[in-house]
Amino acid sequence: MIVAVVIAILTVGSVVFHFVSPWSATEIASNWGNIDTTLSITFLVTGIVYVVVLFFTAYCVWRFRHKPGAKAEYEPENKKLEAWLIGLTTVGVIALLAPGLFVWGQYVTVPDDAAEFEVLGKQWEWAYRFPGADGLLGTSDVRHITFENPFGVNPDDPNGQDDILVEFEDLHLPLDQPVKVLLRSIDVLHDFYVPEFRAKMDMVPGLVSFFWFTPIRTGTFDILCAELCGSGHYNMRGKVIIEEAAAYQAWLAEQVTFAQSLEQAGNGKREEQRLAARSRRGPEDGSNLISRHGARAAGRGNVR
Ligand SMILES: [Cu+2]
Repeated sequence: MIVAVVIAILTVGSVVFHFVSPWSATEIASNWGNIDTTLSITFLVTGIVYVVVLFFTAYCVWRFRHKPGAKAEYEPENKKLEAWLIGLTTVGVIALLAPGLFVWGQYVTVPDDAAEFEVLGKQWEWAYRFPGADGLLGTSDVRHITFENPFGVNPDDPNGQDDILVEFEDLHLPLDQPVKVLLRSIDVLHDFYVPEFRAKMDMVPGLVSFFWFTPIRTGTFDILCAELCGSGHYNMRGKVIIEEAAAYQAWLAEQVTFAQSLEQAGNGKREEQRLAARSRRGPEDGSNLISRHGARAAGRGNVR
């Protein structure tokens, strides 16, 4: 009896805790309210199953407890019960999966007016590339990666010369402008994740993954890597600043193009920027040494 009561109290207590706990999702900053709805549906379906299964367990513990002389009945099959269980489970699984499939379809169906930019993941930093005045990103390949060309932009592609490279800075994006996020990794699996955007996607070496979103409020949000990607994974963080279009354009105008970055690499200015950026990140950055070593290895053409 006492066991049944404890199970029932734990069940009710955990449901109450879910509603009164101080932890909730961060305030959303993108158009993906549908992803929150999907999560709520998942919570609802799994919550109902959780309560029903545990109350049924408590009931069975109480109802079929040991009584002197009582004998258990053996009932290997019950067609009616099995039909009900299969039917309800099917409905539950459809309710769990179908909303996610619809939202996934929206998440990767990019609207025509979306502006493109690229996120480059590498152990253990984020870098970004925007199309230049021509509106086109140049082609890229890991085979082009050198110390001077860490993005691997194809130096022979005229579309890439005016590409805007953002290597030691926070990411800026304009408010209310749909953006298509192209994701590349030059070493291992990473995952671009901004909790307030309700958006994340794996970055897989050798292919370009993508999703889209529209920022709906200004602010500064953390970029996290959501894929365990090596010893510096914990420190693979960045910031994205959502601002009005004019402020965004002013910021973009200050960034270097691919052609300019090659010049700066030649005169040592980029190395200065790199060291300054690293020292800004502070002494707790345990990945510095390894990352710098990685950059040198890339300079020797050892990164594939
Ligand atoms: Cu990572």
